[in-house]
Amino acid sequence: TTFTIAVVGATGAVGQKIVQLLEERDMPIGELKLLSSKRSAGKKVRFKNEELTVEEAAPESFENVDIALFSAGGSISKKLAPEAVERGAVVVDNTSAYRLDDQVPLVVPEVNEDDLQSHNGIIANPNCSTIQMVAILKPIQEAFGLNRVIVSTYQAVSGSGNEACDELEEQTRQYMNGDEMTADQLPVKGDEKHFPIAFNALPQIDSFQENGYTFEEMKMIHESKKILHDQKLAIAATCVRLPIFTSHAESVYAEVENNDLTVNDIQDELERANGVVVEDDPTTQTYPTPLSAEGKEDVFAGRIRKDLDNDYGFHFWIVSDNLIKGAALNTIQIAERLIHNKWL
Ligand code: 11C
Repeated sequence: TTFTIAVVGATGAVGQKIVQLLEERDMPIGELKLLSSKRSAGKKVRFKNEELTVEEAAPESFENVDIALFSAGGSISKKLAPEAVERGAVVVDNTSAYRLDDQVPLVVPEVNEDDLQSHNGIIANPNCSTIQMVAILKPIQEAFGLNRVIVSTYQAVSGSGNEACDELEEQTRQYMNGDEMTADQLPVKGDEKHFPIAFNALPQIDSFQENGYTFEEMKMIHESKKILHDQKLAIAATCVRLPIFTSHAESVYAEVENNDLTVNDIQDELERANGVVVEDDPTTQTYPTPLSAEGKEDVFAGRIRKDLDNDYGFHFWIVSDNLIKGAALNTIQIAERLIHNKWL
């Protein structure tokens, strides 16, 4: 059997990556439909020696579609994902529209694949910074228990889309030429103030919430609890944007339930985990960086240390390509697991 796959948001940063990965992987695709907003409709995209024309997404676009991969922003998902489901498609949604909906599984296949079984037509793909963190927290939770997490992120500009990347490039040029940097994308396109990201660090990703945390920080908190099936997990996040094009890095502090563990115990557990690669050896300056992780599929972990004061605490530095495992790859893996398990 082959499947008709639709990609909604095919010309965006994540959509382009989805098309590229679909070409590289051996998913049994009968037909690929590329959909977008009106603005990008008509663009041509190459897929396996064919030139496909991107069409404007409409409810009727989903007739005969088996799996629809949505990555065109929350409002498009809210409007069109139910239309796709009504027409018989299973939707894997890469926006925050449905992530916290009780009827919608929120899945990282290496972490909670079984949650897929209970889907009602829509499955949510977590936020990129959540995905890489739960990939390392899950094996630790399972082996040693997990009580508390504190994370600070170092996030790439591509998480905010292609236009933000263009702006980083332009600002870098302006700065090097001694010109004033112009900014209208970051930290948040719709917010009143904009700041340059080049040669800077912005402690705001997405809009502020009433509790003083940003939406990105609250996403990491709520999504991690849901994926790890632990609403009582103590967890706080600080999300920061850096002038990096690709790969999010995170400094994670985690407290386990055992006070007699060594760094080796933690490393061994992570080495056994699917989708995680340990790159950790201070004697050879071995640790992952955004550049070393770019283009790769795994979550890389290094700098694993035991806390100096709390015997239950460990520190980690983790890095993953935010457009691959953080977005496009995880979305495709969800579709692959649905097909493999016959859970469509
Ligand atoms: C960023 N994490 O880096 C965001 C991008 O909820 O899927 C992904 C937003 C989301 O700006």
